[in-house]
Amino acid sequence: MQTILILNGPNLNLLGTREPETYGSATLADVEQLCHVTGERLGYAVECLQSNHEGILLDAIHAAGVRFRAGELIGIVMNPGAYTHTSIALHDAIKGTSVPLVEIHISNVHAREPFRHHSYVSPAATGIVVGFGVRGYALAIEGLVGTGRVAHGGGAPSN
Ligand code: CA2
Repeated sequence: MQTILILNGPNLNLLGTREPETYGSATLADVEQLCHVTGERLGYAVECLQSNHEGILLDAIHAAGVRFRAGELIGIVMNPGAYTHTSIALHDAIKGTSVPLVEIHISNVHAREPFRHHSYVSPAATGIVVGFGVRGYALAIEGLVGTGRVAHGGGAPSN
């Protein structure tokens, strides 16, 4: 069974503990459970990692790239948290590995402060899901599966 990797960036371990008006009441464990259920419904294994450290997220993307090229992993669903707005390194890692990655944000970042309007990740992403709450993780998994990209000469998505 092929795998989908779910990556959550800084502070997302705090989900469900505060700011429910912005991020809802679901915890990170709830989000990861939703991802497991969604992935398995679609026939994929799901692995989840949350880190507050940029280098750990970069290493995870690099390792995912190796697994993508081996045909073991179809891609990544990532909420890069605040690194979205700061990290050229994340952009370079996604581009450099060519691993399909769907960027997801729980809140509608475009309806928030101007510093959240720019993403370094979006230009490197296969697709983006923004503003649908934690349900966005399920939508992002559906989107990733729908792209149908494969590592060896698969070419453009068929849909
Ligand atoms: O809307 C999103 O998913 C964000 O990626 C969340 C990030 C934020 O920096 C981005 O601009 C948008 C923040 C994640 C922190 O989550 C918390 C959850 C509960 C309490 C405190 C922080």
